[in-house]
Amino acid sequence: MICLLLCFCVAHADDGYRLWLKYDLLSNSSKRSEYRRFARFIEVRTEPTPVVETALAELQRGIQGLLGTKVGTTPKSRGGVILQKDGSLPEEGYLIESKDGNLLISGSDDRGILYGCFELLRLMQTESQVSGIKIRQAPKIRLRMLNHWDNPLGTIERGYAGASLWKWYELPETIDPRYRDYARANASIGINAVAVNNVNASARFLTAEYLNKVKALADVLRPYGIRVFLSINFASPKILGKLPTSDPLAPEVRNWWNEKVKEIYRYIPDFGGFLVKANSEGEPGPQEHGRTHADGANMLAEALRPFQGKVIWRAFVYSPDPAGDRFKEAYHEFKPLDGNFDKNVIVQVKNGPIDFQPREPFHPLFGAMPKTPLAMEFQITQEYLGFSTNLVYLATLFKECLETDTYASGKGSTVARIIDGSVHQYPFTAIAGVANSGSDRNWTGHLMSQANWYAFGRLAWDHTLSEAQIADEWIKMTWTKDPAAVSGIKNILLRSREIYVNHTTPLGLHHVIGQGIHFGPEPWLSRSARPDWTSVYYHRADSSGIGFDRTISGSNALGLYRPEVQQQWKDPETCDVKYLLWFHRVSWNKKLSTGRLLWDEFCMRYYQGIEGVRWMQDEWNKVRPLVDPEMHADVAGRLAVQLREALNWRDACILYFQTFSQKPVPSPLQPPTRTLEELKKIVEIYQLK
Ligand code: GCW
Repeated sequence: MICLLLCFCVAHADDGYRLWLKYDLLSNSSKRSEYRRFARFIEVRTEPTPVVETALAELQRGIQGLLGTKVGTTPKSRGGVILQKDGSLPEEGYLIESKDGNLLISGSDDRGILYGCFELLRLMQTESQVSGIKIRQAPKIRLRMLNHWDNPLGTIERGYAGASLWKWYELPETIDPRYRDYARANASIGINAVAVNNVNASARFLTAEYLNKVKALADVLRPYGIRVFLSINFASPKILGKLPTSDPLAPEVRNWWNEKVKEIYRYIPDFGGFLVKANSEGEPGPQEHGRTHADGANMLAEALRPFQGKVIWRAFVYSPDPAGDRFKEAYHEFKPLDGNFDKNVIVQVKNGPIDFQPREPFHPLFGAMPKTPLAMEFQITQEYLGFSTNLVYLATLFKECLETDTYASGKGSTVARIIDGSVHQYPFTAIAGVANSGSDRNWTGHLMSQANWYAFGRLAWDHTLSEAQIADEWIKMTWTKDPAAVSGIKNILLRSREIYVNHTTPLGLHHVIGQGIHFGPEPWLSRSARPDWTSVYYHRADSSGIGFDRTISGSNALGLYRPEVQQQWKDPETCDVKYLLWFHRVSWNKKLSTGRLLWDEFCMRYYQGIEGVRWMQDEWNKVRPLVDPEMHADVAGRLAVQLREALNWRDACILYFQTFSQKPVPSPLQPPTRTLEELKKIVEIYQLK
């Protein structure tokens, strides 16, 4: 008996490895019988290419797990799933429909079939209606990509879930089975491209030794419809080719790249192309040769063109001008180049103008480059969002940005419609997420951060999905189908980002975070290698007030937006308080639209943030009986850590800014019991090597 009980417990203890692809037996027997009606066989009515084989194997695996029955491939007259092609569907699209007692999954191509199979599995996993359905889907964005900031020695820049997934030393001989599970997870949410290495790129990836390793990865990812890209070091001709220069206009440099690209395609015939960080944060680029970003990108584009490869050129640049405003720099460097880029170049822009803050206004380049396809770069890994100890559901952040109107071509020109190409008719479209996966058994460190990987993929496929719907799917596949628990967890997810903003950087405060590691509060940071790496550069607090004046009386970064957008943010009286300190310098005594004085509102938000974390803990406790105990305990532990960290944020920021405001913490709030000096010590410890 004890033994039986033990077996039961062990079988049910979950460690999160299976992500949202658990395929556990459905407990709802009426759903099981509904699905069994079409799960008697799977017939493949098209060429069994590797991608189609993947689709078939996944469907068999899923059906066997969910329904408890093995499904063969011998066709019968009815009661099966039929996989077929339908060239009339848009690229990568699919149609699922019941017909003559069967379920047809038609794909425009192999990948369409694969995505259709995953959609069917999602419907079953979420116990949705399948009989009588007709679902037609196609992705809104062509290239849906993860960017790994993984280094050759196994570390990950801004990675918080262990080491890199890629074991470069063991490749190409040893293929870790995790690569395949990683590929499955991506394919299940429609991700079709992966840049495997850090944008702060080692030239090593372009050596024959490494190309062999990258080829081995590409071979694993290909049957899942995923293409490999490489981040390149712009100075590779000098570093690897021993040329005297890497000047993009020098014939020997162009030749070096042409030959290198040919070599890459010998290893990886469907290689996607290059991702490039140039002249940014010390990385080499065309500018040190007196050339422009367009010169650099076009040289690479020329080399890749014969193979239909793409150049993804990042716009994350900012020069260290103490008198300038970092907010404006990428715009000033890139806007004048609109129209100068080759056809196979895409410019990849971060969602906001500074750097993946918990809240940023959208980047002013969106809507400003009608002749250059712009890709979105979101960060899935939580660099400024509490690493893997803070629960922050990022779909809310992604959606907020995607749904903001740029007014580039009249009302309704949302950021989403810029990047899906519909506003400017871009010939090619792309979206990238900086990956949060690592070698941790559960992939993402915080189990709730799995939702961010999932949500990124789902939004990349269809940006009109709501954050609530995505959360709903993910919870049902990952945690539980119990309606009360689903709604409890969903509430936590949906409120989590605002809670994090409140306990770290409310009211539009930004970049007041620990130097370098980007963790914990450090609003007092006033000296660094560059002024725009300090905190005081951004908050500008003194006894008269706080905030960065980016209106016409200040840096006028606001002037980079269309008049309709400026209109929303230019007046401190009407500017949404969530962006207030992004654009305005506000006196501590200013009465806000909320009815409170700025200082009081500022304090209030931090305390609300703490209450928010406590609320998440309470809600999480309520679902304990309804979810896996091991996974529950893991999240509960991290919520407790988050509370400790949130208290540090609150106390550090309130005590520090109070030295300027000279005002008491408004009642009934209880002022911090620690001193500013104590808080500074805590942050100093974060900085110790
Ligand atoms: O957010 C900053 C990070 C750097 C990163 C850089 C970038 C890869 O702190 O670690 O470098 O952005 O996006 O290039």
